[in-house]
Amino acid sequence: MIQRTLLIVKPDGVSRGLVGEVLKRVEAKGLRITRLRMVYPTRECIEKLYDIHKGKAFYEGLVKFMASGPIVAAVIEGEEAVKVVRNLIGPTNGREAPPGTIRGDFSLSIQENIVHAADSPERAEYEIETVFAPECGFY
Ligand code: 3AN
Repeated sequence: MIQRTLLIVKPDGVSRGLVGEVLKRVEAKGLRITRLRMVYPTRECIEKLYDIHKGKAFYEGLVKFMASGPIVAAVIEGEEAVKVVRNLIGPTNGREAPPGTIRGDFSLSIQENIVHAADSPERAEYEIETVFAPECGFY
């Protein structure tokens, strides 16, 4: 089934110069990038993006980190895109993510793990609406 999902290169991925590397892997897999936006997000935009994590111990640190610099948001389309992109990025903890995954190859951290990807088609639509809204931020 053709799906669309949201992939974000987080501030650490942008500052480390990994935008091209991440997008290259998505395209090499055969998925299509159908929308792209670099944005320096407001705190409000990130709070909306991560509404499901509100109240968790890592929430405040996560929001501060995600609003600390520009991010690159991409809408990705293809067969089972949600699962395929999740597999490309790997598990949350960069130390445990297998080599060959984006996090496994580039991150040693749980929080600063280069990328975010939606975990369901419903979340993808919500997250796309959130980060592509003009009021999400500048640039
Ligand atoms: P994933 O991004 O793999 O779906 P989630 O949705 O559980 O992971 O968490 C969202 C983000 O919150 C993660 N990408 C990571 O940046 C941060 N995060 C998750 N768990 C922790 C944790 N235990 N400590 C610090 N940050 C965390």
